[in-house]
Amino acid sequence: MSFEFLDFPSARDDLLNDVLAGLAARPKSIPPKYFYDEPGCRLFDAICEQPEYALTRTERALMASHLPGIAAALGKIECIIEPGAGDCGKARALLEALHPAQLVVMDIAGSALATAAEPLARDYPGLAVTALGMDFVRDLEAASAHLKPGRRLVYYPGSSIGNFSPDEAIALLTRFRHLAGPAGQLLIGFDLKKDPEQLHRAYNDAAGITAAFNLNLLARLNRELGAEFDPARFRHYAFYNPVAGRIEMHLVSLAEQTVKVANQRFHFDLGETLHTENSYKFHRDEFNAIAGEAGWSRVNEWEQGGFAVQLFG
Ligand code: AVI
Repeated sequence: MSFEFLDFPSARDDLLNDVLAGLAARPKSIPPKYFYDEPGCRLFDAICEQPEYALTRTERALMASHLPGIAAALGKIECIIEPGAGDCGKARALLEALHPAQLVVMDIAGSALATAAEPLARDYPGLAVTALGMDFVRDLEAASAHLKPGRRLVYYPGSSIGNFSPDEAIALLTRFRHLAGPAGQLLIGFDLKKDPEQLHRAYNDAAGITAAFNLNLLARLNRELGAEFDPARFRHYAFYNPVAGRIEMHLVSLAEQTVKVANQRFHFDLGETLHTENSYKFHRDEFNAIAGEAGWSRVNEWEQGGFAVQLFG
């Protein structure tokens, strides 16, 4: 069995700096990567089980029904790289079909990643598994030191690319291009534009799990930075913005209030928003253009139930 886990320096200082900068900005905002502390990861898993949030189930079904065609289009791959791999569940399906020599998974939640990745090394003898506890948006290039020779596939499922602005997405996909190398490929899943009411329901589930996920960010800041947010004085507010083509998630202040974070005071007006996430939805060709800007050329695509997976080389 071959398994290695490397944890990159703690992102705690980034959290503090990003939160202070985000609270000083207008409108106030906090990057969505900070949703994923341990309770946040559990809440995100629960979101994926909600009847209104079909994205994860639909992608799983698409991958299951098209796997033979996807594997044939990919050809021989030596190394699969999955940034933001979470519980590594999505990589498993690809391992069955592609039999690579190496799997490199990265996630900001390092210890959860290590726990999820280690069994893969046991279950697939001959597979070298490398788990990198890192904020890949910050440290992606550090992964290249851990890649074995051979043809590489960057696998970025789950519509995570939708959590970046189009300019940020182009920048990130360009970095994926360099990491994959000249013969490398990119297999990427994203949510398609659809009925705004359906999108609205997906981010406003009846059980209130998405609301709890959004509000957990404030609880995290209280826990990790000694901030003094009262989550009861903020409301989860998510809606589809059809002009921008994105779901916007906000935490809206239910009162005029001042909140202390790391000895600094931040004033919120009644109704003022703290913008916590964008989740872009795409037309297939719109996404193809974004990937094209990053130096990728579309090789193939699959679509099912309002979700698309595209393969680029
Ligand atoms: C991880 N990401 C693709 C999810 C999304 O749909 O944008 C995160 C999420 N936010 C609220 N619900 C799910």
